[in-house]
Amino acid sequence: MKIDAIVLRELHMELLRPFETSFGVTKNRRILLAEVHSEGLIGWGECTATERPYFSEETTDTAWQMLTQELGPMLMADPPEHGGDCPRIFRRVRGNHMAKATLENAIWDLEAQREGIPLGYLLGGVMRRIPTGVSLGIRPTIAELMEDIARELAAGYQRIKLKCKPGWDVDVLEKVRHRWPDIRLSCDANSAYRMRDVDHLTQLDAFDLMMIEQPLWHDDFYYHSVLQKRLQTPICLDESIRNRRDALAAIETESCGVINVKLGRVGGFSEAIAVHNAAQERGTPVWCGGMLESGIGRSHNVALSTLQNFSLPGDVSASARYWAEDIVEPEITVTPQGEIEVPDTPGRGYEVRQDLVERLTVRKVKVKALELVG
Ligand code: OSB
Ligand code: MG
Repeated sequence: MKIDAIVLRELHMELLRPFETSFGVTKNRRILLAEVHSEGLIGWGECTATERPYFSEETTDTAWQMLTQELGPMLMADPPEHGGDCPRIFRRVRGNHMAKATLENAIWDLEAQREGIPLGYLLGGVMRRIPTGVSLGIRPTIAELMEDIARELAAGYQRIKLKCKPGWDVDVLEKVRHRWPDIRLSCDANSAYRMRDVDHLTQLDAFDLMMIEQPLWHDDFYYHSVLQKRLQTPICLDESIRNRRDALAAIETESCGVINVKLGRVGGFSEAIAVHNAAQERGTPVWCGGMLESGIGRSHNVALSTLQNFSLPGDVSASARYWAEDIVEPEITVTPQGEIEVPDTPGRGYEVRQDLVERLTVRKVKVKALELVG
């Protein structure tokens, strides 16, 4: 496809509520968007990197650097026909998955628009509605968390995931399970535990959790496999899974029973589909994770979640949980049954509110086609 221009922008968007995990609190998002212009169409990508390098090595700033200095120019020099061509084009750049996904996902978006089909169909998706859950941050008190849970259950969400860490785990889960004996419940530690905590973690088996997400190191399989032997609760890996090979290694070593697929973390739609397929072939369920995205990244998550093996509720929830005003129209909404109805219009299915995007933009550049050396 002909690429007329690549525009990168950074937006500042304030979350309705601070979101606290074991690695810190996020209140203001610095969201990096890519627009790829091609023959009158615009494909949009969102970078899921966090502001600080606490979830993974990448940040908004490292991704900006990679996109302007390396990946953007590479794409201009070697325009892809399909989103699936991007991994080959970006191959020389190591890592930097979230930066790569920003452009790759924009190309898939363009391709779906060009073909006049919903993005989910292009990816091989089959589901017309997707089950959704919520991820609830650590709160100053258990009482406040209980209010959050009651509100989300009333809204229809099918699964409650609680962020946890040492000091915000057994007591909290015990009280929540006591008040709601039957809900689908899980927890996410974002690597807050170590092997000395194994005995402590076995207490979580009492709460009938669907899974415990990423209890140990962000880059580990081996110790998760040791821990899994001690736990009845399935481990779900998030941070550790960067590609299909990681998914295979995790499944074969029995380091997890469930995989959280995040588009940015694995480098874009191509690898996300590969992880999904590898897990499906081995009977391991997956679900779609979230990174506090705006409506653009969220719409990509909706499309990805239409693949068959996204059988568990994901962290793909309504725009209104995060933002006073989202940058897409219509906003993403959830039915009283806790599902998102997947749009059947071409492309993402949610229009970008360009006026609002412009107002929230704090910096903007057009990628220059550099002469690549070597
Ligand atoms: O580990 O899933 C995670 C948010 C930021 C970084 C990491 C994670 C999360 C979430 C929020 O859990 C998911 C969402 O609602 O977007
Ligand atoms: Mg997680």
